[in-house]
Amino acid sequence: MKTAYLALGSNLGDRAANLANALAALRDRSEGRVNLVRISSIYETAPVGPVEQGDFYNLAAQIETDFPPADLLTYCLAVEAELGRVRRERWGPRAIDIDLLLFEEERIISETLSLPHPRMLERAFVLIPLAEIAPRLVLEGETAASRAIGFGDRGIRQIGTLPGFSDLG
Ligand code: GSY
Repeated sequence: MKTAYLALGSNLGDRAANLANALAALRDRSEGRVNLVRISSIYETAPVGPVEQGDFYNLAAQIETDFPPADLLTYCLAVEAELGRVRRERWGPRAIDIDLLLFEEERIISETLSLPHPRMLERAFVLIPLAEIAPRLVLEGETAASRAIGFGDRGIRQIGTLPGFSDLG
């Protein structure tokens, strides 16, 4: 099994339930090919991007998987679609968004997949949850913890753990 990191976000409907349903679906529909290893707290975050919309709930997840990277992305998109999100408006509101951030040390640039995720280092709503579960992870020469500190806490509020997913040990 290989280690990968995902970022999940929701700003429509019951945001915590959407995150919990997505994590459960990622694990339960994979027939053992995706295990949840560590899940961050939920963070309420101000929307980033050109569209005026509601605040997000965001979290980060460490998983182990035997899917290759491209198949893992396809699987994540299938789970998104099953949970009701149609990828219509690039920056618009969504019930659930699942982004593949990192897959082992893979560096990939293709039409469909870029690893590491090209915008992850700029995004407090990604880095702060990621630093909670993997503070010593080195991202382009600097730990996730150090990068997260650099953001401060503007626009980001830690609101608690997702029931059922905080203690996977
Ligand atoms: O890229 C993921 C979707 N998204 C988000 C998000 O998850 N959180 C915040 N705070 N802003 C966002 N803008 C977009 S698009």
